[in-house]
Amino acid sequence: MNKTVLHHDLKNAVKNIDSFTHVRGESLYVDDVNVRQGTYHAVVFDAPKAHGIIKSLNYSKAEKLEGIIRIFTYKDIPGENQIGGIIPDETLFAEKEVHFWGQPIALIVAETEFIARQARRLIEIEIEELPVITTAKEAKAKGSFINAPRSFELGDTSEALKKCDYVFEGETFSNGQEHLYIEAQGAYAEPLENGNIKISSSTQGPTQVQKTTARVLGVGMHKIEVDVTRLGGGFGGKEDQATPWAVMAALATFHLNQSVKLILNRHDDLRMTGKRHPYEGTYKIGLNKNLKIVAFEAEYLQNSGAAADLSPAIAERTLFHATNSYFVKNVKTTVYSCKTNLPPNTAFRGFGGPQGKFVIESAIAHAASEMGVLPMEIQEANLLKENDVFSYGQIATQVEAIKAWNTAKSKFNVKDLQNEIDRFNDQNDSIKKGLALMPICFGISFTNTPMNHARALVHIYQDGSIGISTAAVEMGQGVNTKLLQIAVDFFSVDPKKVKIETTNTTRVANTSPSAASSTADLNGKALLKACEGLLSRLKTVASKALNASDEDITLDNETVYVNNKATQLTWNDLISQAMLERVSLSENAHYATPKIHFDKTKEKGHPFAYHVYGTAILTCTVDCIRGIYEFDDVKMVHDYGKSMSTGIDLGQVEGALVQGIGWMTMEEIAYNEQGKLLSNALSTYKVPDLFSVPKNIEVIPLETEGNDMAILKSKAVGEPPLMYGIGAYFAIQNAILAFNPNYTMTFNAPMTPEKVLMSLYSK
Ligand code: LUZ
Ligand code: MOS
Repeated sequence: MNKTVLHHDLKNAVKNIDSFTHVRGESLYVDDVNVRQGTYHAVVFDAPKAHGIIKSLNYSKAEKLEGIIRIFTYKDIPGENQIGGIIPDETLFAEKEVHFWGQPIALIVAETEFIARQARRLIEIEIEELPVITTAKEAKAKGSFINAPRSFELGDTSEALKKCDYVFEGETFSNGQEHLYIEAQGAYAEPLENGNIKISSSTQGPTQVQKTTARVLGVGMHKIEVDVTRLGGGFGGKEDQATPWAVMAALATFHLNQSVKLILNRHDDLRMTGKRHPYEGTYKIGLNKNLKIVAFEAEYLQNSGAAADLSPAIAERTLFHATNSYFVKNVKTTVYSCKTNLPPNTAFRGFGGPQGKFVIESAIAHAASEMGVLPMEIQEANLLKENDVFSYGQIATQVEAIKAWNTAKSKFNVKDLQNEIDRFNDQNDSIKKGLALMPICFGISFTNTPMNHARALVHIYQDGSIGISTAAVEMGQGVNTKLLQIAVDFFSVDPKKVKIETTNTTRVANTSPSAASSTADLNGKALLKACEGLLSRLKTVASKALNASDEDITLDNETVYVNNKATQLTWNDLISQAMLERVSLSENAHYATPKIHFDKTKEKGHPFAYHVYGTAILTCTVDCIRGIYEFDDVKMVHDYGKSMSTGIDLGQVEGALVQGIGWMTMEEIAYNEQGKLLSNALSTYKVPDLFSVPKNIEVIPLETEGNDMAILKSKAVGEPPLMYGIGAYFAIQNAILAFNPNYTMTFNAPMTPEKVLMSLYSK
């Protein structure tokens, strides 16, 4: 039986406003958009090789199929054949050369999707193959990079390493991860008047879709409207990589003046889209006898795939999180974005942070085993304290690392747990248990400072109901519920009066994607500002009507109060009065995170609004005959700040934890040497299900003051808890060590049952 022990106050928690339509199957996704009569359907034709020159391409048989409308290639692009965001290095459609298996070459538009799929099989292509690079190491050896490497430095590691009592070096590998959003990538484009196009897209970044479509079509952004109702999951996979499908649908609409729908099926999605970046790492860690980490050096080879996509930003976040929740005086970290012939890898919950943390946790586990201490002793001795400096120059304030760690240790009785496990292991020969602690520290803000802004547009309608538009994209994380809560609490009106509108580039422009765990903070703060603007005008109306002064007016339960005394004036009366007085009932507000900055020439600054902390304790049981394992307990103390929505935040912690454990233990992306995806279906790519999630999950909210930079002091919760899952790797390692004392720890994730079995019997 799986269970979650509740430490959260869910009595007063606002229920996710989408739950009603979700369970009834009434929630709308792109595929549910009302299609116009005569809408065409499209399928992408993609490269059947990972690298080569296109020698010949013959569409004639496909074009003759009945019901085929037209096949589009790069030759049909009126603007630029370019979709690269950070670096212009990625075409929408391949031209002369293909760079990864699954790279789009053409768009087949037909009367039905079935016909388009049939036509795809009739396309003849000849490719002269070129050498294929699938690993970051190979790419580095051949000098194949996306951009120049980046390094962060603090203190002097080479001097410090000379004086350390212990120095250990090693290698790590963490594999990629498939996003597996339940709703695959897709878009629907429809022609409006005068060459204007409206796109419904399953994207985390509506502005990115709008901007790229305008670029490819060679038109102004004002001609493209992008609308998003909600996503069936994103996890970073739709921050950048929702764009090409929307652009393709719009390109076809541009030429045909007809609506076009393009929704990838699961196989096409798995093959054509990038994933979490695999990372190869090397580390050197220097410690003193007192267990202090004096120096840490690491080099990260990021397998970026065939184009930049978001890789440079992801590489940067790896450096930001290289020392996790520890203070290390001397740090030197370098990351290389290595260009390979895989689909461009992309954002995935944690955004390079998890990959960075896996390396230092590996280094600590390695050091502990050599020094004959427990990893938790080294972890504990190095936790970040108030006013410690990060390698990127930010001074740590409102640090909760030690408090989270100590709370976890005491509330969950780590000593007893460890003793119980030791006893169990003494008494059992073929089953062993393992325990690991995993502290986290995650920086909140887009590391690219200029992206940290948002806007909100609020209309109060004359009947007193309210419509809210922001840049926030609802992708299951519950941001719309949080936004609704903000407005409802602020105006003290019935939640039924408030509607969260779709995310639309015409209503809210020039937005950053819903990403970086920052969506509720940025859009919530903008919404609060808009509400404040409206309230100040409404107070003036009320004070005039009630012969009072503005400062004495408050709203409660749809009634106007003067000096805390209820009046006859209701919310609806107040709005009617404002209308009569021709007072604007609409407000547009802008929020930009204050105080943050970063200087890339020095690699120093203050990039994060704040950090999120926490500690997890994970225990697992390994079946030492079969190599299979189960997670018994995961107990966490998590820093929510002052959670504004305990139910939604708990859901984020549980989901992120399980996603992290999946990445570390069972989700194994596999490409062959020719660059073909082997884990290309749900039968060959295994994600956690009800049977593999921890039997028992407990989360204790850390009691803290919260942070003023967080919305209502409720800290960002989307990504940080994923990194608790890293502890899963080390819990399994410890169980293996209890069975096989000859086992030399390796740091090669995911720790699949096959690898566990080999390790149990390695010499
Ligand atoms: N996306 C992004 C992100 O563009 N910049 C970031 O810093 C980031 N961090 C986490 C997740 N997505
Ligand atoms: Mo992201 S990894 O789209 O927050």
